Amino acid sequence: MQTRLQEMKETAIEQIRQAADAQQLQDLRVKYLGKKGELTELLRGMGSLSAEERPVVGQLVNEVRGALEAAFAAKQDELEQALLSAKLASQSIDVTLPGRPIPTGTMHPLSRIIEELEDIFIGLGFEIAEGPEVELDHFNFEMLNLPKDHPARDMQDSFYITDEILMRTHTSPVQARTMLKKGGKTPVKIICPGKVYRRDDDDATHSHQFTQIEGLVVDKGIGMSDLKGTLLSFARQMFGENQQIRLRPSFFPFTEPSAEVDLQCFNCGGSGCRVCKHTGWIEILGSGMVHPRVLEMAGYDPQEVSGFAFGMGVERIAMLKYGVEDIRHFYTNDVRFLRQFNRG
Ligand code: 2NM
Repeated sequence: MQTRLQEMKETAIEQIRQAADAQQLQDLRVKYLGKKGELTELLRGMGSLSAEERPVVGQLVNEVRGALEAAFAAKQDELEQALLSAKLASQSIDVTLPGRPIPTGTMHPLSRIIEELEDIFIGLGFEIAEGPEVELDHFNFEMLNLPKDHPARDMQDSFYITDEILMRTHTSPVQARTMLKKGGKTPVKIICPGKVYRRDDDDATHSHQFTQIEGLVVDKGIGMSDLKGTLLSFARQMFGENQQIRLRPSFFPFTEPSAEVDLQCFNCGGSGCRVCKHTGWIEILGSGMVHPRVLEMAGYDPQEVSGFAFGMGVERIAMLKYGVEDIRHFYTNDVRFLRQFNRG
């Protein structure tokens, strides 16, 4: 019996050592220590032993049970450790790996130009004024010295909603509204950025909806020199410190005199190239001294105060500055176009 116990102990311990997982270990526990296990069977056989043998064998059984339990515990520990190590290895994080870049959007080139323009004019003491895109004919035309029979008011050229309501064709009505609100007080020094609408056929340089920024200064003693100085400062901040501008006579119903402002070609420096169509100059905006009738209608006495105004197309400025060839790129939002304005 002692021999059988000894052999069982050795076999059992060997099997416990070889157990591959928790299930196998549990099966072995049942096999040896369970109610119908081998050790229990052996204990039952003790009845046939002599009185001298019984305590000796009893002690040996206890010893074997102790040894098996220790082996089970050790193996259990080992299996748990292995499981934990495997889990840690499979879930380990290499903190030295470079991060995955998160794709981010970028500011739309038009929004960027609008912000740049606003910053420049705010720096020159202007305030930003805004107004409705759906406008009364009265503010869009009448207040700007464009009476009912004026050719620029052709129904074919504007998006009319009713006889009296239309999509604004320029941001000048915001300036008319701002002057009226001021009730004759000076100074007025504002820029008006915003969307405007004209019934054009879209092509590479025309869009039925585009963005304008118009400026207006009204005060005592404002002259052409103020207009020129302001626009030269703007041109240099926008296109480069050494830029030159020139004023060319023009006509607008709301200004008198009126002038087209040209920028010396930044591509060829004025000698003539494809960009400036071999003229050396590039038209960037329209301007003029506010027409006395416009001042009058807006509540100012043209004998007391004067003003200058200007207007430019934001898309045109952006196209010049970034070399964009088709205005429609600004509206179709092809990411291959937009990504080119991604700084950094
Ligand atoms: C331009 C050109 C010249 C202009 C005039 C006014 C107002 F409200 F004072 F009459 N606002 N904008 C103006 C003048 C706009 O755009 C090419």
